[in-house]
Amino acid sequence: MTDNNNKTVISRRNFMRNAGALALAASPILSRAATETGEGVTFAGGTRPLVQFPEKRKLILVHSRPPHLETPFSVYNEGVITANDAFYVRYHLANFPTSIDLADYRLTIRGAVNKPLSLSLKELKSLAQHVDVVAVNQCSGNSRGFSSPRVFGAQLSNGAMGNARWTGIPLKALLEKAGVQSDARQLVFNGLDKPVLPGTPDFRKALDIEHALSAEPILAWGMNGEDLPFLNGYPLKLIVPGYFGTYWVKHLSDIVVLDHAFKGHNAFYMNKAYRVPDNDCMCVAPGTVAAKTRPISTLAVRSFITSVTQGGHLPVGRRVELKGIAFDSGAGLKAVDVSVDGGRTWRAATLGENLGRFSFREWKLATTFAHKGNAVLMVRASNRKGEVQPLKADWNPAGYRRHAIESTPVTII
Ligand SMILES: Nc1nc2c(c(=O)[nH]1)N[C@H]1C(S)=C(S)[C@@H](COP(=O)(O)O)O[C@H]1N2
Ligand SMILES: [Mo]
Repeated sequence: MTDNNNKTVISRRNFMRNAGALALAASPILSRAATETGEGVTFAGGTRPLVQFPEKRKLILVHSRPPHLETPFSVYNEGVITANDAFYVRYHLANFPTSIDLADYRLTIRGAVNKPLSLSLKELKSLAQHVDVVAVNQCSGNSRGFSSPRVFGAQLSNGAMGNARWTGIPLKALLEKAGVQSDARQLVFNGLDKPVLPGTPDFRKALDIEHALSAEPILAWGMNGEDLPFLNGYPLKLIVPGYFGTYWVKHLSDIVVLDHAFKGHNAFYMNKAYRVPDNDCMCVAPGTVAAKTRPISTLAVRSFITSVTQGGHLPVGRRVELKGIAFDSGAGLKAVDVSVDGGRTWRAATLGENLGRFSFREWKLATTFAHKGNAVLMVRASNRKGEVQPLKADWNPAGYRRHAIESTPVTII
């Protein structure tokens, strides 16, 4: 649990002064000084620099205004929980907050409710029993940079995902307090970031009332036992376990209950962006567009090798333990299979501790390479819903939801 004491409040006020550091990080001066990283060399996006933002270790720069930072892939080999200072950052709007004073901060809920509320963080914390969930936050465009043919949008490698223990209260508890009216259909979530120009739509996301009233979505202030890092949505973030990160609204400040489906100019991120082809594979023939789309929703089953990188060297004739992570939307992982011969034969990996159905899960497999030379390692996860990673990536125009089997070429020496 993370109670806000004065120390925290003061340090958050200072974030404004530290915003100088933020601006600096965004300036070309720092960009020039930025270290080159090998991360992503093998994909179309090319090399990207590492940059330093407040409360973060050096992360991979995608854009600086607003901050868009990827987690270096080696972090995922440190454990299944992604450290707060290594967690990726994504914003859409240039006018994002650089300082939030808890004395002024309120979460409001209004619209089709019996009792509109305006709550301080302290009041929100006292509304209900605190709950914890370990869940993966993955950007819809994670790994988009590997799409072939290439697609528009930030050329992301695999670092736009992370797994943390989130602490808060169920969204449902707030809805019960406010008394949702019987004609409620959708809830709209808005954070403190704003567009710079009036013509630019705001970043707002909607959930259906049934989903909002389920036990899963959480209003979270805690991340891995600490307050949320500022850039990950301090002081409050909507957690939607099993759903892509786009629904996890940061700096959450306003919830509106609608008696109709969310529409209009500010519904852009529901009705125009973050949509997938409306078919089973959520895919189309490369280069074409879908006749019909729907909002992106749940995570696809995915797995990665983390202990070995592309082009890595492994010893011949000695036991090597391969290690990685796997996850799905919460249906539950069934198996993680590993191939060390480019997909000809597969062996079941051993799964590590289960931190809950929405979490990364560690897998391990020991193997001994008999011959020197090139080898291709592959990992494939399946879940209890019968979903399995495809060998060949499905294509869609935005490069969303990539989840093909990963291949890692290595040399045995
Ligand atoms: N307020 C706000 N919340 C937001 C966004 C945003 O632009 N503004 N981007 C969303 C998207 S698309 C992603 S992938 C996640 C990223 O969460 P993170 O920055 O905490 O890693 O935040 C989501 N929440
Ligand atoms: Mo995203």
